[in-house]
Amino acid sequence: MPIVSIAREGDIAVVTIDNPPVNALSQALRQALLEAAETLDADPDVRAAVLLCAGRTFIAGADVTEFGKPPQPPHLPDVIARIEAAAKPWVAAIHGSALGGGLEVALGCRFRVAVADASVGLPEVTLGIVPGAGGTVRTPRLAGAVAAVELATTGKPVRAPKARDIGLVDAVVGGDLRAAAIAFAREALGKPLPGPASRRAVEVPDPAFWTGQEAAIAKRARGEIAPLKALACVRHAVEAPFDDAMAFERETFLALRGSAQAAALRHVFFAERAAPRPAHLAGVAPLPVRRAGVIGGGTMGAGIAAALRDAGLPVTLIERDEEAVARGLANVGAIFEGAVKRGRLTDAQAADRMAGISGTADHAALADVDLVIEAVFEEIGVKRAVFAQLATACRPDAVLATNTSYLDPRAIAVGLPNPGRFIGLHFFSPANIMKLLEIVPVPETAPETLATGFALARSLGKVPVQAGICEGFIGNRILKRYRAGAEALVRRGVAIAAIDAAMRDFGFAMGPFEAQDLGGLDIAFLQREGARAAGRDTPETLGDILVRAGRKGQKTGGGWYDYAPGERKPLPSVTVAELIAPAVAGGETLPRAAIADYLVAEMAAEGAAILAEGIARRPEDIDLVEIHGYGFPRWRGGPMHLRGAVGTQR
Ligand code: 3H9
Repeated sequence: MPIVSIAREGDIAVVTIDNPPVNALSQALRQALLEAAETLDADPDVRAAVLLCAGRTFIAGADVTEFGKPPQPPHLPDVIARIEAAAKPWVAAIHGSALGGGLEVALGCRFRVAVADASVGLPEVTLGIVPGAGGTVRTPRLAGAVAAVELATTGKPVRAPKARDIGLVDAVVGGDLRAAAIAFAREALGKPLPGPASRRAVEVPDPAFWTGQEAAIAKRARGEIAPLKALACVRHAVEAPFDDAMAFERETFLALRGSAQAAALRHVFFAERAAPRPAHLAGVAPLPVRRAGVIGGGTMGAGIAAALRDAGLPVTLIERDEEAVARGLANVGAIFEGAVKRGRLTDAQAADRMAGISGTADHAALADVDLVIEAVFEEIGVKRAVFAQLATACRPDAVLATNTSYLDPRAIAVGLPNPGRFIGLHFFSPANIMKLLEIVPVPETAPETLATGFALARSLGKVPVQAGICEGFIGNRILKRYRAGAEALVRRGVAIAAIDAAMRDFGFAMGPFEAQDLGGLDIAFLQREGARAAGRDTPETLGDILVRAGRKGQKTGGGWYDYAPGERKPLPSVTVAELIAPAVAGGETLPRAAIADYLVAEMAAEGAAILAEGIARRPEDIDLVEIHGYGFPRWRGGPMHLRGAVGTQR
């Protein structure tokens, strides 16, 4: 199949793009589209053209794989200008997604029709760039400045009906898209043609709109360059003539295309797409998961149950006794109620979620589940007892998973009659929100069990990363090193508040000490105490000193900081300074950037060790763990990406 083919339906030409997997605008496709526009203009029998895409989607945008190289002609703005200037009107027929350059091509067409579940958007800011082929210039001319700002600065797509309401799409069509678009074109030919998008008038918002948007974006997208630049492009687009605005947008796009943030975000883009289908599992069929069980209805278990319900799976929640069952179900109910309050679910959807979950203390209810996830107390004896029960209660082919975050899964699986179906599935709290899923096979785990873990992650919309067995797997092991690094700085005399501020400046929502105060210092303390009791070498940390003094974080009124009663604002603590004084040598001050450099280098060094030991399979996986589990700023690309980038620069 050629990349662009032309068929005829009477006097309407149907231009079909076929460039799998997502019809991205590669150089070859741009060239072929340009030629198609020339061919159709030269054909006296053609009165209009329908632009259609083969496969799962309309054009998903520029070909991101070309972004690391110099731009090759024909450039997209010129291709779109040619389509817009065509002697016969083009109708874009949209299914799947029309994103970035894909939407820009559609905006160059005289009309746009879309099926109801199609979406359109300008996701360029999520790649650290702005639209580069008229997206910020034509969108306000069709949909107004307010809608254009929303689309271009958030990167969030909108569905076809909304796109029609704001004027970006002319009609939402049902039935066969090709036939509907041809019919639309025929009807349009019978009426006066509207002018192309570039010639439409646009309303100019008053200056307060722009300053308000600037402030909101600076807050929402702290540290990111592209969203503010996208805003500037839309502003230029409504205040300046079309050609000037196009030049301004293109210049901004080209400058950002080569930026560190764009390189980082592209790295994450491809890492995320590779993660759900690892090469070593190619050809391994996952086991079907139609029903699931969850053992334990505490915070983790309830979150996991909610995540499974969000993916449409019926869930059986098991607790020790009826009282605990009721508590567990109430925990799940509270999650869905919260989602309703935040507008994420309707009341009816929340009720449907709850209707699909049954709670019981009777393990016999697990007889027909395909997968069980255990999320009980982190104590090896308790976990082993659970799996002994599961081994008899579940079908022999059911996958049995533990959500342990720091116990050795091999020790949990001891004695299981069929360890091939056993696996670690480490969710992050809140489990229905956090995207990361660490998948931890034991040596006996069968390939199809491992593949089932990845398939489950895909159906839950999670980012799966395979981790080998070590204390803390990938994420918590790096977290430990990060915290140790932060404590090492405190021991050198660097102020606690300076370290937190440095990491916030870097892009984390919170610094390492504030985060511990929020989550509580006692869990990690108890782990260290457990390790000490087991005879493992575990040096005393500054955190241990605080916990021993009763400072477990915000919940005890103080941790690394003091807190006024009922307040969450961290206040530097004289008590803490006194408690840790014997361990602090010197009074070093470091610039914030140097603090962040040091701590990120620590994370990367641990990541390198994790890779060398085979605990992680790819450096990209480590970056995904940090971004999706630990709040590492996405636009920095992750510690391993930064380490590579820094290495090259040096
Ligand atoms: C842009 O357009 C800039 C312009 O304004 C300016 C130009 C001058 N390029 O996500 P999937 C690959 S910026 C290259 O799993 P789905 C992807 O890596 C661009 N490759 O599919 C994967 O490869 P593999 C703005 C791309 O069905 C395969 O396609 N556009 C691109 O779940 C399948 O991807 C975007 O940001 C690309 N643009 O979802 C849209 N996109 O099979 C990005 C995908 O080897 N794309 N691939 O692993 C998406 O959001 C989703 O792919 C989409 C389909 C929703 C379309």
